[in-house]
Amino acid sequence: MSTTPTSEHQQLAAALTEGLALIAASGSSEDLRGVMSSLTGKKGPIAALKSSLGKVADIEARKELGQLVNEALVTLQQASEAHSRTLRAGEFAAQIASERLDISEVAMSAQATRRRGRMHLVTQATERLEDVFIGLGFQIAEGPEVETDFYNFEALNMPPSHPARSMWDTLFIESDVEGSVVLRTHTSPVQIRVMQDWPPPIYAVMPGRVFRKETPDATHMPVFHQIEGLVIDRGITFADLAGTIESFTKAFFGEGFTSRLRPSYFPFTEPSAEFDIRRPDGSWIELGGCGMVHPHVLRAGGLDPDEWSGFAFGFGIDRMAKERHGVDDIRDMYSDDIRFTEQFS
Ligand code: FA5
Repeated sequence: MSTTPTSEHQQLAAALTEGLALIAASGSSEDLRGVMSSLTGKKGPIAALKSSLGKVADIEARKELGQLVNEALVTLQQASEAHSRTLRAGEFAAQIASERLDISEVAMSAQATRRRGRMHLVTQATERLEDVFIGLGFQIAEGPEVETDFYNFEALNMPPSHPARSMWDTLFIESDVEGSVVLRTHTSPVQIRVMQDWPPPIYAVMPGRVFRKETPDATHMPVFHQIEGLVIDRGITFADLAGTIESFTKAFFGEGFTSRLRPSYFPFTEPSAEFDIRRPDGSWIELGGCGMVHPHVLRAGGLDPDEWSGFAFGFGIDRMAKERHGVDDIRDMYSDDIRFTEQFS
């Protein structure tokens, strides 16, 4: 039987009202957990009421109050669960919104920051060299990287055992005839192929990769690039060679650069020269070899030296690229480090 409300009843009603208000006011799941643990925890108002049950003398009244306390707990629990569902739904929606990816934005920023590939410095230099020589009236030719001894040496006036062969540390390819197939040590063999294939007059440049058994250092690579030049016509003189090299120097490096030829030796040219360029600061760098095509070489190419004369040159492309871009060490150009390549576009 219910009795008149005691102070415990009032306390319980107040605790329930306040608890429900606190639950409703919780703004987040975390707040709600805090509210519930203080409402239903050991030091909370419900626990205090439970522990005061023992003081209720009337058994029926005690039972009834105990039941009311349990019901209050259930009510708080249910209110908490209901509010928790609402809170979690809101929190989930907020999380989704914060993690939402605007694909159109990503696509736009990807476009803005997309890293563009760049051509290797040597490729850039090769293309520029080709442009400059095409501008001077030359045609482009190419030859194989794996060559026979004939084209790499013999036709270039270096018969077997010629001492000049040791000017190039050669990499040999295994073949039936020992020493007869090599990785070309220079682009000069393409001179012979062009003379054999093209009727004169010939104004040609032949860029390509060459190979030598060399230890890399700041100015040497075992695999590098050369551009060969060959001019065959009637009445060609050394003055034409010097003039062509000077025009090329200015067109490729700029007006501030000049060239000079120093006497040198190559078996396939006579006379031969080393070609240097002078930087605007007055210092000199060696870029390649050149000279008048040797009569034996003209004959190997199927031309009559009494009718035709010409000049040839061979420059190191890697060294030119290094020079043009102020690269200190030729090996940096082959380091595969994108931060290096990105500096040059
Ligand atoms: C020759 O290879 C001759 N065939 C050039 C030539 C052609 C002379 C036509 C006369 C007529 P040489 O070995 O000096 O010559 O090489 C020519 C250029 O290639 C050098 O001046 C240099 O610029 C470059 N070079 C040579 N060795 C290396 C190397 N290991 N790494 C990078 N560049 C090199």
